[in-house]
Amino acid sequence: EDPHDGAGLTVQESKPKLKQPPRYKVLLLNDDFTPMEFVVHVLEAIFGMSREKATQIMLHVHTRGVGVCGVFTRDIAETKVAQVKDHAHANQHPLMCTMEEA
Ligand code: TYC
Repeated sequence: EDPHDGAGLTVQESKPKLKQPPRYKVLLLNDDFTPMEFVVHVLEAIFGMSREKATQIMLHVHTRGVGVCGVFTRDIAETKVAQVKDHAHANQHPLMCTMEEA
């Protein structure tokens, strides 16, 4: 479709843009110091996981180094990352959490 008219002016196309908001993976990182039980507690409290699911994700991160806690819009992902860091640091654990576009 020609975006220019005869006078060389750009014509605004009227195609509706119904883009979904970008989604972000919240990633949990392994370390050698945070107790396994604390990580399970964080996954239950902040991500609403069952004990079984939280234990599965914790063990995945423990063995593989990193794991996905969930996929969220940017604001929710940022809030989850901040909650994990605040809770970890308030308890003197080095547990780290980050996010990346899915
Ligand atoms: N590696 C830790 C330990 O052996 C447990 C752990 C699991 C820490 C997952 C962080 O994201 C993590 N105590």
